[in-house]
Amino acid sequence: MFSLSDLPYAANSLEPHIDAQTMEIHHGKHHATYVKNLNEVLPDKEEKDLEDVLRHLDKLPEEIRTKVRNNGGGHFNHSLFWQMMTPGGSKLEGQLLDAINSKFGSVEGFQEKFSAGGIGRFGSGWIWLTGELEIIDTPNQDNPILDGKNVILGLDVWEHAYYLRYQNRRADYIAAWWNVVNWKFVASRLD
Ligand code: MN3
Repeated sequence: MFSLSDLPYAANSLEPHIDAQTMEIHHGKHHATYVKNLNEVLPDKEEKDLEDVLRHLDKLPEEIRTKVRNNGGGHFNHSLFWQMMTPGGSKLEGQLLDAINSKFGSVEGFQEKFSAGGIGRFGSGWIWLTGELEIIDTPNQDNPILDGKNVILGLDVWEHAYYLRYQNRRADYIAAWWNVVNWKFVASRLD
């Protein structure tokens, strides 16, 4: 069975950047629904199987493939997303800082490109930074791991992630989100 882990911090602790009500609904309703749907369609799998299942969707019977892609992707992405944030953010430093500076010229240069990718993602989806420092946007609950890549950072740009506080202002949500990025966790995914 797949299960919904608790948030690694209090739902109100990302305020004012991400509000408590959004966090509660996003985690307790949206993420929980992906888990529930995933258990209905893949009752015999466990948490540790999820990444492998998503990397090899073609091995699944065709009639459940889309449901696993959407709900398994939703569970996988959100489980990562909660850990990619932390109250007050954490410092970008060391090897990842050097790599970002070398690839994008500066942290600001990287943030501009990543933010623009998130703003430009039409409809619901995500913006990602891969282990190769590529910026990739995906629709729905897709993740670059479906194409054999590894992700180190991701941002949910579905309206449910920001609408209560930011309404239609996705750019403002993204700008605020940088304040809570858990760079320590992101850097740990480089290894
Ligand atoms: Mn979401």
